[in-house]
Amino acid sequence: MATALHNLSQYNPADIPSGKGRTIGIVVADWNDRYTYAMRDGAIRTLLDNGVSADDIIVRHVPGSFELVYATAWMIENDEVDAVISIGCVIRGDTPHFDYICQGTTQGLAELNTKARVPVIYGLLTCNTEQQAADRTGGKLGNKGDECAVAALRMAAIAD
Ligand code: DLZ
Repeated sequence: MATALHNLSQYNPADIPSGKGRTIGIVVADWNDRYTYAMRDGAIRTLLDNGVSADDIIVRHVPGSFELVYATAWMIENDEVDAVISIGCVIRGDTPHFDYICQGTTQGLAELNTKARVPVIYGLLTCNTEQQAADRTGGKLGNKGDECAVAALRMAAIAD
């Protein structure tokens, strides 16, 4: 559903599998931390609201979005997680760097998702402006972190 019509934080709790007993990994890029930390905090709050224990949420930080792929793969390999949420925020600048980071990170996470033991949740915001990022990290369109947490719990339950 297009975000113009959809608040990222709205979900029906009855539709979400319980997170009790689940371990969820979160990898967070520090670049654009004003937005990525808001997504991280939203994801954590939503996981807790849906039964995940605080002890079962593992958070790891990386420098920028391009490092999400490696850290997500590392976490799947080394942490006993049921799903990993990969959170980053890329904002368009004056050079084509934006396109390379978006493409590389998205392709890397997509490839991981086809091969990895557990699902990878795509929490990469790709924005043309700071306002677009603010709108999606607790602003008028809700919080992408909430959406990612719901997706993680639904995907973790796929194998049940
Ligand atoms: C270098 C860079 C630039 C220009 N912009 C962003 C951005 O908007 N969002 C983001 O998460 N990271 C950015 N980075 C950093 C790269 O993701 C990466 O950390 C560095 O290129 C080092 O590999």
